[in-house]
Amino acid sequence: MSLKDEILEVLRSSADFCSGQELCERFGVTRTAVWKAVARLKEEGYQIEARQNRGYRLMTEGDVMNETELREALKEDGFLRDVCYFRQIDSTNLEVRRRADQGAEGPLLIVADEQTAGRGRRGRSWSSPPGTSISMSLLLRPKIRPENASMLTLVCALAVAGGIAETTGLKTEIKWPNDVVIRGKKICGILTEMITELGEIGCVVPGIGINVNMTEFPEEIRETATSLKLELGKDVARTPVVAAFIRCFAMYYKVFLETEDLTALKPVYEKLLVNRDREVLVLDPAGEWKGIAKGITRTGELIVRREDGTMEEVRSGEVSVRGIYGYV
Ligand code: BTX
Repeated sequence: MSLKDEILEVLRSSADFCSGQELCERFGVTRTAVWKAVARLKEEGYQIEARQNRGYRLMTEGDVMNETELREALKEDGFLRDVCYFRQIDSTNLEVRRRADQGAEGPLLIVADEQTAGRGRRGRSWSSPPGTSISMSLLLRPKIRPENASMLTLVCALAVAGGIAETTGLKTEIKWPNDVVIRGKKICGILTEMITELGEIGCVVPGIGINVNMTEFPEEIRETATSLKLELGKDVARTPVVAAFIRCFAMYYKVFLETEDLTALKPVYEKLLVNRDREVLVLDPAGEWKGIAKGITRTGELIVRREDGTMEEVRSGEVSVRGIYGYV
């Protein structure tokens, strides 16, 4: 354990101040070393009060996200084989793919405070600024048919909705197939990638971006994005959101694997489906058309009733849908 983590443990277990001298003696280090370790803890988000002649005291834990906190929050869970945290990374999906290439088995969770090349679908980018967002990706090696892997996007959306409700009480909805929204604004995006080997699944990589404590967004997404903080009116600690997401995901994933489709999850998904019974514009490369979204099939296609009354099943890989009067 590093000095920083050892000091954190001492501060956690003592109700009152711990003197700098005591910490120096206990760990056999200089005052400067203690001071530096405390400064690093503060940088990570811990709120530590320092008083002359009294020492250091851990106040509320604030919004701390690091490997120690994540491991602690996820240890009871039993679902993940490992979790890794990065302060900054190009993309957590790319990191998972690198780990998969090196033979990592999974389930593995990669979490980052900031992404410098966060990716959306079809070459779009995803904004994940430091200190305020959650960027995470899972490495899964399910024994399922490759054509069923895209349904994991819908499973993740359900788990994000569940994790957010559990930690903040906020009610979210899902814009088919992969956005979680609040009041019609995007709070989370999901990108699921798959690597196949000789026609079989090598691994599936669901990547999830959640807007947590942002109070403003880049110009291009100002109208369509929101954050948990903006909706709740106060800061939200990120680690518990990650842990609650993983708990919900493990539960839904198990249900999904039983049938390799959404038979059992369809009713829950449809309850959260923001598009349900609303007019949607189907952005089909072969020509746009309008209809009313009715629900999803058990394999995750959106069921849309055309204006002439015929029913269509829209596949997510091929088309997007948009609300007639805006983003949802
Ligand atoms: P998408 O293609 O459905 O959405 C991308 C679009 O969403 C962008 O073009 C932009 O308009 C908008 N957008 C970008 N950033 C945000 C944001 N923070 N909040 C709201 N709207 C935004 C969605 O793709 C899939 C996103 C997955 C992101 C995760 S983060 C962890 C993992 N690593 C990685 O590189 N991607 C995934």
